[in-house]
Amino acid sequence: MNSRDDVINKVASAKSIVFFTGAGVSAESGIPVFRGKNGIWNKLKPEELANFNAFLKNPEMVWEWYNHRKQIIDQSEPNAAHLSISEFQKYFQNVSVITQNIDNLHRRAGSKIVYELHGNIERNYCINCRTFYNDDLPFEEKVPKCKCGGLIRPDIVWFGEMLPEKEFTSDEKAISGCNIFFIVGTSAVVYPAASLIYAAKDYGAFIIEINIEKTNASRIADQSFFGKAGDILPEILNLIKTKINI
Ligand code: BV8
Ligand code: ZN
Repeated sequence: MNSRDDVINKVASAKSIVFFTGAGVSAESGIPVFRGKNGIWNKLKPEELANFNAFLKNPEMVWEWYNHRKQIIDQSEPNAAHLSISEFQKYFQNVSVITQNIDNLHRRAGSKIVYELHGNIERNYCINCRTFYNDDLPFEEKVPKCKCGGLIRPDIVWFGEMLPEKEFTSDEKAISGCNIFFIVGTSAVVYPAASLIYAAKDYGAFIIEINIEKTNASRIADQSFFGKAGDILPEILNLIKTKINI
């Protein structure tokens, strides 16, 4: 069991840090998580909404769901967890974020290297010709159509779909060289994203989990901090700044 001081010393002497984040890092920005007591999947079945066949069968319903989530995301701001992760860039050479989230809050918080494993709700493309429509796509109650007549879909990875090759391979590189791998606010149940935790372990990174409860990742973490990411990350950052007398 590492003392908190050991953990702070380890992080303070790191050259390369990766933050692997899930919906929990955005919970304090008011964006609902997927699983657990107030998860959105409790009310809706992912199979019914976040998959391509559901979209073909009922594009209106799927668009309605994403527009609803876009409105929530549009009213949200990065919280103290996103801002602390971004501030780490000031004190460490290599800081990368690998996120399963589609809300763009890490970038809005100022993080420069962000790999979005499951896409980004601000991007959309035509299923026919793959023309991208991003902020020029006003909230539509009906399904937006491309100039070619094809249906436009959110640029989000649905169940049964491959993760973006570029994102998935580039983050392998970030993981292979990292000394510290933070896991922040994820239940670690969705694959292949969750497999990156095991890859980090195999590469010898020190694994620090931050979550409000135990997860699948807890048993392989070298240290788990239980509590809200918006409280714990600023605290860790302050302890590190004192250590490196900022
Ligand atoms: C693939 C859509 C294969 C976008 C998402 C059976 C059938 C089909 C597929 C499968 C199957 N069995 C397994 C699979 C694979 C499947 C999968 O893993 N399913 C799981 C559910 C069992 N994966 C896939 O389908 C992937 N594709 O495998 O393709 C393939 C191979 C070859 C060729 C073709 C295809 C695609 C996975 C991506 C799916 N898309 N979302 C959207 O609408 O958002 S997944 C969804 O879950 C989100 O993207 C989310 O990011 C992701 C992970 O969830 P978390 O982020 O962890 O969120 P969660 O709510 O679960 O947890 C939140 C955590 O935060 C909790 O631990 C909580 O305690 C904590 N927390 C809360 N508040 C705080 C906090 N922590 C700190 N502070 C707080 N304040
Ligand atoms: Zn088109």
